[in-house]
Amino acid sequence: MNPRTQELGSKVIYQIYIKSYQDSDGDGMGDLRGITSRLDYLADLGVDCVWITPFFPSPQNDNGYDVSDYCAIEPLYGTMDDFEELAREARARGIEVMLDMVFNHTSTEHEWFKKALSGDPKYLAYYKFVDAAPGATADDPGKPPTNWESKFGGNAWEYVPSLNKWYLHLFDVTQADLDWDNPEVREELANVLRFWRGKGVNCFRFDVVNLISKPNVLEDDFEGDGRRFYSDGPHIHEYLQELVRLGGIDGLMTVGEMSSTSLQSCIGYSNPSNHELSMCFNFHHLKVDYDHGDKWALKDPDIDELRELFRSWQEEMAAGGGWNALFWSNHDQPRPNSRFGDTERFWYESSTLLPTATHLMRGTPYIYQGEELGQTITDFTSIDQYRDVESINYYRILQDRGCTPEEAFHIVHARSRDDGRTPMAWNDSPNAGFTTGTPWLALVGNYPTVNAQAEMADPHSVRAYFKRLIALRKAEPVIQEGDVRFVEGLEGSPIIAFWRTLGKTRLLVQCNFSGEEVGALDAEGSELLIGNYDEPSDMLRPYEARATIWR
Ligand code: TEU
Repeated sequence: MNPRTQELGSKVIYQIYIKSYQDSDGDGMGDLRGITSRLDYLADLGVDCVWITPFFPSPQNDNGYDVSDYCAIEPLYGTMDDFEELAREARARGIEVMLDMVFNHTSTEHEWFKKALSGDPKYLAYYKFVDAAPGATADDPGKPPTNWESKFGGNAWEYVPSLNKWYLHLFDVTQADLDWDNPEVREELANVLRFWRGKGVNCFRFDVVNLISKPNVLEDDFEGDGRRFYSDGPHIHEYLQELVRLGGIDGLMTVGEMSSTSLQSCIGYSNPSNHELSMCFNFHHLKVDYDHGDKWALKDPDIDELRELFRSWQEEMAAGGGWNALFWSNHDQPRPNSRFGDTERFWYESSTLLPTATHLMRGTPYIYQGEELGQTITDFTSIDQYRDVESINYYRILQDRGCTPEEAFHIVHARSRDDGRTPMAWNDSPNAGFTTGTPWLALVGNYPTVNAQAEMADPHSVRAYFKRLIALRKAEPVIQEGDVRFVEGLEGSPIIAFWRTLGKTRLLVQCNFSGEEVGALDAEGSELLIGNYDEPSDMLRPYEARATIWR
């Protein structure tokens, strides 16, 4: 028995998007004290750890992923005392707090960047500044250093007239990429980890951490948007190992968000012998409904592709000694039940099918706030209701590309990051108990029925089902540490199925990713462990998920 596997395999992590969880002071935004007031709810659900999205000082152009001070608290979200109280109260309930470290870039409001802008050479060397051609002007800066695209649209370089230089921003123009080739930068960031370790923090998530090592030579990308040059970059393992060592976090529970990564790289990041991270998020399975890989082009999910991605990431990460973070949902993704299921006709089934698949896989499952209630995507009808910088940019870019405003809206409505950011629905009172003020982002109209209070009173609710899944992971060693093997020969069918085995115990998980009935796999001699239909059947019914066990 591998103690690390058993440890990571028995945990369930819950993600809180702080701005949308619980407001305690009526300003329409969630905050730290709001989270503290909901710890009993989280303890009742049974989660081990809460990952809280960034609550550090920030101009909030990207809702806190634009950090202007890594070692303080954004006043909108509270104070350091509030944080310490939250961490203490969480621990008293057996829950660890996971902090979100955004180390690829800082806000342009960060002291370091402001000093760079004033021409201080020490701080210019903290970022990816490149000289512009002589004679460049604000009106006519010439060609940027490369043709790379920002993830939020437009070129990834911004010209600074006072310096006659460009700086790199892979995300928003107010998120400047740090230069990790500079040892002083690496030392500063390790210091940030030491600061939070000093406050007793034991768990960390690292935002887009596989983008930190940029190539030595900056060149145009004529095949794509530039990501192939800087994703899993040349010194990535070396820099991660150093950060982990200097920051004193080896062996703690950590997760890296890996953008456009490879399986081989993720084995490297998460195999304990490398002393990097505990586990990785990758997003390949969340692109199976991107037409030709384009997030802004819609198609139905390709279940064959989804099955093959799950198979390879499950089986091959296991073979390489890596560890997966298991998830469908986060603050950057549309709600998965609306996306992979049919919430009009089969809301309960769709909302429970998806977690049955991931929670019974090998890895550590993550629940994104409201997913445990079956919250759905927005019912927004106008672009004015959106707040996300990416959504607003792409509404315009799609029209520049020839879409009508209606077509652009249709796509943004399906793909917006705000689809998953609407406030948590606590009860059926005005604004679902999220705030007494005006919510920063409108709620979804179904909250009078889809809310925590109603679901806690109903033993057959989506939330009750999630609670059972969490309890099963704690109770069944085969889920924590069993081998994983996908059922072969299912191409063309809507079924995704896999085996978990540990000693004599065998678990078969079968999931029907369609609204049609299909024949179930033979599970003769097994007993039902969990499923989202009550009556037995030889068929898998619409969006049915079923796990059966032989002991
Ligand atoms: O996300 C990184 C990321 O890859 C996504 O934002 C993706 O690029 C986006 O959905 C475009 O389709 C992380 C955070 O989770 C996100 O909220 C931040 O905006 C981003 O990093 C920058 O810090």
